[in-house]
Amino acid sequence: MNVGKPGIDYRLYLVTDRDLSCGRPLEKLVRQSAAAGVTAVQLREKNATTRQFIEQAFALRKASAELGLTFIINDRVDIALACRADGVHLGQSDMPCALARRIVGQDMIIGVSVSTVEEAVEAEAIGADYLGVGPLFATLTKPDALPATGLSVLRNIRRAVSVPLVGIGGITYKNGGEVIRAGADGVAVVSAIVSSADPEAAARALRAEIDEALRAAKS
Ligand code: TZP
Ligand code: MG
Repeated sequence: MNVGKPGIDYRLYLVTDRDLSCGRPLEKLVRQSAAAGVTAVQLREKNATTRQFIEQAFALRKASAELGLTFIINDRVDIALACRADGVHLGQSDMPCALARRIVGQDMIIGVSVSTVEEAVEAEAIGADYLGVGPLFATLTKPDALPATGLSVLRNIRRAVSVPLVGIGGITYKNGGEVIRAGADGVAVVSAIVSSADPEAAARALRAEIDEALRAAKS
């Protein structure tokens, strides 16, 4: 049974977007969010040059290590390897997980985006360490996102696989608890933190909702 890698804390997973960050440096956003309870960060660069991506990756790799955050690179297996990230996150149109595994070896985390039970079962079977499930709710952040799946897909995926699940898409402090109650191990957010006037307060509010839902689930 594939249960992912032990000891990775996916509770509040920040996905960066420099275009939505109101000109604020990503490293500052990451430091503020970490102080407020973010546990993992994914560097997602859709419009950067490779050189810009690499520079940001090395800077955030260093900051994440200092802050004790799990550090994941979106899309680019080569950049994840180059900066010694903890992991790489792959979508359904990116390098297939099985091929990425051959390149990165067994120790690096591989996360895969899924939006159906079939995709989830397949990704787990070929060695994904965690799954990003979504978009759960409507989002303006990813223009090519599929229609929102709602929480029922997350519930069904929870029953079908054993690896950790991270919900994504349209999540805020208002619905983060519901995502955990539907079976997610964590929530991934972009705009709820990076576009907030007060990223630290936004992360803190989200983390409080997540922790409350996790506590209730355990009791
Ligand atoms: N993958 C599925 S939805 C999404 C990604 C990267 C964007 C989520 O952004 P937001 O702002 O948290 O809705
Ligand atoms: Mg991708």
